[in-house]
Amino acid sequence: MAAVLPFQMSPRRFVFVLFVFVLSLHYLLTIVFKDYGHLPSFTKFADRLGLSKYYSNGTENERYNNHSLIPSDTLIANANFTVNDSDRANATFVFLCRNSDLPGVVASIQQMEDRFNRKHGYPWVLLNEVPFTEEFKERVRVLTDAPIHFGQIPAEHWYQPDWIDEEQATASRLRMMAQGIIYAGSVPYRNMCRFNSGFFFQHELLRPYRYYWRVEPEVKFFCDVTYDPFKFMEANNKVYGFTISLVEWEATIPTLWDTVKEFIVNNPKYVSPDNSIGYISGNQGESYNLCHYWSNFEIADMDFWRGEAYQKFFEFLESKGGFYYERWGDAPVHSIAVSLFARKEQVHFFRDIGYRHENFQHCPSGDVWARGRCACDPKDTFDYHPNSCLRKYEDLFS
Ligand SMILES: Nc1nc2c(ncn2[C@@H]2O[C@H](COP(=O)(O)OP(=O)(O)OP(=O)(O)O)[C@@H](O)[C@H]2O)c(=O)[nH]1
Ligand SMILES: [Mg+2]
Repeated sequence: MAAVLPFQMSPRRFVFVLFVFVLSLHYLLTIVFKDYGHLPSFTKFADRLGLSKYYSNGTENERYNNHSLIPSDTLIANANFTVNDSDRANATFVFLCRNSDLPGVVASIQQMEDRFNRKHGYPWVLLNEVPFTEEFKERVRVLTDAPIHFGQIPAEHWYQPDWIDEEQATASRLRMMAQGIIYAGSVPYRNMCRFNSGFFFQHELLRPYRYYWRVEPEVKFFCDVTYDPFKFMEANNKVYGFTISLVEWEATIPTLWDTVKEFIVNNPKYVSPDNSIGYISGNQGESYNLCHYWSNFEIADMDFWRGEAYQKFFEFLESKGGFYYERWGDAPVHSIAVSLFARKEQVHFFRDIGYRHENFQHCPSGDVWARGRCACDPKDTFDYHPNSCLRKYEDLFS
């Protein structure tokens, strides 16, 4: 007996009507729900049917491979991601890490994806001074549909330069160890601080991008990020964004401020007329108050680091050898530069992003906390802790 079809259609007509119905439903859902069009499973299904060209501008992989600035040997994962380029700023996540950081890397990326990037598809750039292992790449790739680039850092951007006097550097490390300073004896830690201060934005995988969001292992993103911070930076001409601000351990930077002053005396033209000197000094630059933005979280504009003022500034700091003779951190270096060379309105406190890097956290409060479904106690926030410098930042605008 022939099967009874709905509306007594012929099988061929039924298949045709079903196909038209599914296609129309898909179009309708794409228009009504923005996220629907980002679902990878449907993307793959449509790709298989050859329908992708009707609803997307090509896959992410095609667009990135067409990007003349992306090196051809870059590993690009997850070719099926489909968010229009026009939906995003020219931005990426930056994650410097070691193979041994894997569990913490996975935890941080998972949270960032769940709380923000699942809806946006910003790429990830992971950097390491040695190649990432296959296991590392495999474990990270499954966490996102966005493109992921795994890059190796050129040796000259990472290792202690030959012209550093090793005897002097060793003596200084031993002195700092005797003072009980954290990472006092570590050369890799110094490599990391110097790389983050002067080189990461020059890496070939980062050259195509303007804005970045720095992520570290084992950090926490407590809240849904309900808007696009990169777009916010772009629309408001911001240069640097932070969530936590605190005082530095002076013994790590004994001569940094004198070096900064020497640079400024010789290069006054780089200082912005509307700078935020009040954030880093209580006496118009005579001395440094040790305040800095905590750089394990940064949303910032790499064109600022690539610009003439910062380039000359970093060159001068580098020439003094303080990354190795002392233990200059990228946080005070970045913060001092931003405070001097940018306009104060270009520095932004991301009050609405809940974030923790041991041992401190910023937890939003009020409506933002509720709307962001924040998994932190709004009373537990570093904002006005005695070692926080947030008040000094806020005073810039009062
Ligand atoms: N590839 C590589 N990455 C490193 C190295 N040292 C540190 N990093 C990364 O650089 C970032 C900062 O290093 P951390 O060790 O977290 O430094 P920190 O935040 O000052 O100190 P913690 O309180 O220990 O987190 C992290 O993303 C690390 O994974 C290294 O030798 N090689
Ligand atoms: Mg850290």
